[in-house]
Amino acid sequence: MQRIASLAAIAVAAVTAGATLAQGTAPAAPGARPPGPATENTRLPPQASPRPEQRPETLASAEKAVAERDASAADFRRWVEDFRPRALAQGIDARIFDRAFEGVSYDPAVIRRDRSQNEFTKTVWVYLDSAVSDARVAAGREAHEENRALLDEIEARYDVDKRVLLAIWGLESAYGTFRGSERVIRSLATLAYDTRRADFFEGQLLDALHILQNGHTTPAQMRGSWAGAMGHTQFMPSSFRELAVDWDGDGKRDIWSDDPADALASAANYLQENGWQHGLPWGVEVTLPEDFDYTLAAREITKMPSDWAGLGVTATDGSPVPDHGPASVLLPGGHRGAAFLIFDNFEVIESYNTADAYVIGVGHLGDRIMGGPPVQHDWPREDRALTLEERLELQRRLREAGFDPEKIDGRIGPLTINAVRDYQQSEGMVPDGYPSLQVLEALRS
Ligand SMILES: [Ca+2]
Repeated sequence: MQRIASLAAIAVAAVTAGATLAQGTAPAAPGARPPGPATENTRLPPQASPRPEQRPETLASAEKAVAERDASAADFRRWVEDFRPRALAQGIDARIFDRAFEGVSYDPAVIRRDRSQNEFTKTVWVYLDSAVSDARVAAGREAHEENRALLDEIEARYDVDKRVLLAIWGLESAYGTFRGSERVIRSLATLAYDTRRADFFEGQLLDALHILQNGHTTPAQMRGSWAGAMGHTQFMPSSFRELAVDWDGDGKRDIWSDDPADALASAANYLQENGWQHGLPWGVEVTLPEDFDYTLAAREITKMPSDWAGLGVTATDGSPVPDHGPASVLLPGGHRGAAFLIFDNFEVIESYNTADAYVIGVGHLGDRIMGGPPVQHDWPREDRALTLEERLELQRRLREAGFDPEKIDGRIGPLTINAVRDYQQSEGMVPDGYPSLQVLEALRS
């Protein structure tokens, strides 16, 4: 497969951060993860990826924890010995277990990445600069040409649009050019040994052992991200066991090999099972009227596009958006950024990863690969994303001001957005729910 040179660079960072699980989201997804980084200089080959570039050095306490853990490699070996009978009781053959764990040691880098993943977030526009860079769009068109017959057959079989398959493939592994090089058993065992989400990762580890026992791949070939996401479309082991398919009929569901057929069909099966509606969009960029009531831009408020058009919400060319189904208005960069009407398929992509930026990245990349235009409206590029410390402070100050976001965890979820919105309304600010630096500064004053 001929690739443009810069694609390897896209890919390098693509898997490094891996399929981190957004805390508090359903863990059965192929791998939910926070949005990633980008460089803004479009003249350079994109170094950026759809995955977060981590900055572990910013978390001194995490480093200390890692050092402590690192010192206790013997503990890890004891953990493996304790885990072995649990795995055997779950039906894992002793020889399979021993082969899988041959040479497996604790991996402090995995814990470092896990600890720091929440530290650094990107604004949606910085993320999209990378996720939907010209290079990734061009490579997607090339991947489409090279795999057209396969993609058409998979689309017909599963009723899932090939553009979304291409886009997931492009974001998860840069169209298969970087599928992850970590030994999955090692990564998952390290995460299961670590105590933060031990049960979840022990379950994933057991699923990975079952996959080996069923002969789909070998321990040496079972590679993935540091968090255990595997192959072209970065499936977690539980998703694999549930939804991966053997497209080419060789008896193995092989999502790790160079041939992407099983992986792409597996992603199609995954989306179909999660309710993908063929031929319908994930979202459409819209223009809002000057007097738009921003309290309507909430996920739980849905209207048919024709009803939105009655309120002045139109496609960017001024025409009404066709009635593709109930839609809500999404403002991923606040009222000064682009606005979208999002449909049921948006939620289906969320089953892969719940981060808004990821879902928009997948949807928009698929549209661009098929010839669609770039995002038309500007973003507030002078703004930066809040740091973890600032997000925690924002939540604390919202609570103190009487707008309780319920959890002080640094995660911007619906409760925080609603608290921001209520605060903005009380202060006479535009109530877009966007946690900007301006909101934080207003809370400080
Ligand atoms: Ca196969």
